[in-house]
This record gives sequence, C-alpha cells and structure tokens, in this order.
Amino acid sequence: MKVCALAGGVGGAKLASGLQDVLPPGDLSVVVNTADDFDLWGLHICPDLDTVMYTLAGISNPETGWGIADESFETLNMLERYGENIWFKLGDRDIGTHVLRTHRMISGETLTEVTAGLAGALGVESVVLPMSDEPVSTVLETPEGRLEFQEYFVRRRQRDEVLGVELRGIEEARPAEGVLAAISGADTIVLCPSNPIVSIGPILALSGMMEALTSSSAPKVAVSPIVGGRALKGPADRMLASLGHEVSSTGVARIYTGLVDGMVVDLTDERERVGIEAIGMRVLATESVMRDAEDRRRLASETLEFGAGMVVH
Ligand code: FO1
Repeated sequence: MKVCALAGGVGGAKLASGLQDVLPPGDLSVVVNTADDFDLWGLHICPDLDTVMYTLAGISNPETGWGIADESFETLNMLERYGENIWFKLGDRDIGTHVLRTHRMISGETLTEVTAGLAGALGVESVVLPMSDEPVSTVLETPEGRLEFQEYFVRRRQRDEVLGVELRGIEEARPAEGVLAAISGADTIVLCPSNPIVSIGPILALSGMMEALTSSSAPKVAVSPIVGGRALKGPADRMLASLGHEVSSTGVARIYTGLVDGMVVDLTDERERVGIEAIGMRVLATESVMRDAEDRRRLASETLEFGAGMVVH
C-alpha cells in the first residue's frame, strides 16, 4: 500500500518512522518542508529534511529529535575559537551531511537527487523528497521586524509574536518531480502532526500542490499537532493564536478544510469531534502522543486503518 506523508521536522519525522515500520519497504514517500532551509558558513542546511532522514535511518538524537545521536561538537568549538557566534548547534557528523550536500549541489545535482543519495547511503528504505528543488524561505513578521525562520526559531528561541508569514520564492517554486508522482500514486495521504502554518503550509502553498492533492481519490488524513490546546513541540500553539486561528484540533481542521477527509485527534480532545465533523471531516480520537517507537507504530497503523475505512466522495 503506497503512502505519501507530508511532514515538517520532529513531530512529522516521528509519525513517518512509525509509518515506515508498519509498511512494506519502499511503500512510504515523505514530502518534506524545505522553507526553513538556510545557509551558514557556506553550507546549505535543510533542518526538516535532515530530521526526517536521520529519524528514518534510526540515527536521530532521541533527546532533541533533531541532529544525530551521540554527536560531538569539535568543529563548532573551533569556529567559536575563531570568534564566530555558534547559535545554531551543528554537530560534527551532521556537518558531514551539509558539506556533501553543498558540494553536490554546487556540482549540479538537484536537492532531490542529493537527498536520495544521502538517504540511500544511510539505509533509509523510504523515499525522502524535498518539497521543491527551488529555494523557498520563510520570513516571519514580528514586533521586532522581519525575521528569517531559523533566526526566529533557534537564535531568538521563538520568543517573538508572529504577526505574519511570508514564503519568499513560493510563486516561482514548483513541487519537485517526484513529489507529484508520490501524491498521484498514493493509496493514502497523511498530513503529519507538524506545524500547519510553517511546516505543512509551505508544502501546500506550492503551485499545483492543492490541485494534485484534491484530484487524488486517496483518503487524506491529518494528525493534529495540538493536544489539549497546546503544541506538543515548537511554537505552533502561539503562532496559531497570534495569526487569529483557534488553538485546537478544530482550528487545525479549519485550516485543512476542503483538503482533508479525516482528522486524528488526541483522546483528550474527543469533545472536539462534533465541531470537526461539522466541518465535513471524519474524526479518530486516540492516544496521539508518540513517546516511543511502539507509540509511533500504533499511531501509524491506526491512522492508516482510519484512512482505509473512509469513504471518499
Ligand atoms: N533546533 C534548535 O532549537 N537549536 C539548534 O541549535 C538546532 C540545530 C539544528 C541543527 C541541524 C538540524 O538539522 C536541525 C537543528 N535544529 C535546531 C532544529 C531545527 O532548526 C528546527 O527544529 C526546525 O527548523 C523546525 O522544524
């Protein structure tokens, strides 16, 4: 059964690894947000892509969810000795990924080709796809002015109120070739529990993406990243609020109106069922917090069963 998952960083990567575990090898494609990519010291860094790739390879850092397990930071320490500000924690092994990615892209490979090469070398059995081969960058409007995404997220630790989101380059960017094929060939499409505005939002905003998704007859299921009115990780809750959305699974469902057939919400939010059904979506309420690999597999199986049991009109 072919499954196409749309994902951002840590939450998306966790569900993707559950999906990979319960599906036959090769049946999962993950389309990953690249609008938080940026360049640092001449290296091209793709945080969400790497988070998904490392998680699917089983080498991600279990404490942070991003980066590689058992990392060392000698390169970063050396950069600090030279007087550089080391606000973005690049580990020594992780830097190997960025060096090779940058080199291969300068040599003419697309991001899609580079990612396939890296993921393959790490033994990842799923297809990991950047949403686009063209650059898109998220710029946030805040009371302090416009901030690049990683400036907001890592350097300033998400302390600024987000008043607007600009996706620079989105009009010119097209979905990468493999992305549209993964969507049209999927039996089920899963929107992972990632930030609906800055992780899933950029993927959906690519030209032709909504058409590709809505013209697929596969059931489309979204797993809510909001549990009990709070984001499990990251600033999604505050961002939803400051941008005028309800901070709940219902609020997320409203953003996905006309696209998604079913929402998976946490048992805590069972009472939101009626409101979400009124939007025209089916609801599965289950334990949605993924604490370990077993949780990821169970949520993945339940999400796929939920999709399979859905009648798409
Ligand atoms: N997130 C942090 O909060 N602090 C970091 O220093 C940091 C470094 C980092 C290095 C490589 C990588 O692939 C991801 C990294 N992240 C870090 C995570 C990342 O910036 C965010 O989780 C995403 O951009 C949001 O999805």
